Amino acid sequence: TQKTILITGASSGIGEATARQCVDAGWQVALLARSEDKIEKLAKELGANAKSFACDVTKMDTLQAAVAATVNHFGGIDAVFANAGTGGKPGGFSEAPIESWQTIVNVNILGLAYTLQATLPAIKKSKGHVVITGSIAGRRSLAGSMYSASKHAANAIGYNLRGELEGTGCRVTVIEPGMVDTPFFDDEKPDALRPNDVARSVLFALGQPRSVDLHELVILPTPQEG
Ligand code: NJP
Repeated sequence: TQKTILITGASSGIGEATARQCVDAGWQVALLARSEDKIEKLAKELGANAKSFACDVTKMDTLQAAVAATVNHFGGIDAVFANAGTGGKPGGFSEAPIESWQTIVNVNILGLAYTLQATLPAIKKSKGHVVITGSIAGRRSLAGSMYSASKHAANAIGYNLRGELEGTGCRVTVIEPGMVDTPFFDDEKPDALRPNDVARSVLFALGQPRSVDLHELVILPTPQEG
């Protein structure tokens, strides 16, 4: 039987690339994001194995409705890719606008936790797999102080969730990329990873046998010569 993955942040970048690769690999995919038009278009392109469910990960009621609709449509959820995230503004703790901190905490920390709470009943039922998009910024201080702090939190959430799920047969993987060339940045990043590079790591984690619990994957662009 076909397995189902729910992907947040599926409207662009890493989430979109992962959705495409999952459909190619035979998964049924629930596409979640706020941009209804984008995920509807993507679902149409991907065919009957993909369906879009618009929601905002910072609003638990919209998230729960999207999860319920996914279970209703596909019959269950075998994996969740908690990937929705947002970047920081320059200025560090001295100068960054505090509104940008609220957005980062709401989306990257609370939105992640909400996504977990909304999907865990279905994931426990299927002895499923939780994949979280962390970052190399969750190991070092990179890309703005509060963003980095939020990705340290993503790692901590991964550790804690692993403990919570111990003995259930569920697995938790945190994917920690370096810079990826996505709409996350306003300009192009020619030396960065491509969204498909990160998507391959997600598929690698999902493709492991049940007996293998891959905790974390760090994926960085190869340094250029000269
Ligand atoms: O960025 P982008 P990426 N509710 O902007 C969604 C991490 N990361 O693919 O709602 C629901 O193309 C948004 O959808 P929409 C990064 O921290 C990146 O690079 O329609 N969804 C879109 O689909 C993040 O966790 C790099 O606007 C919300 C998606 O999130 C993940 O990778 C490096 C939302 C963002 O797609 C994907 O980012 C790294 C909300 N409230 C980690 N807010 C990098 N690019 O260099 C946003 O280490 N979204």
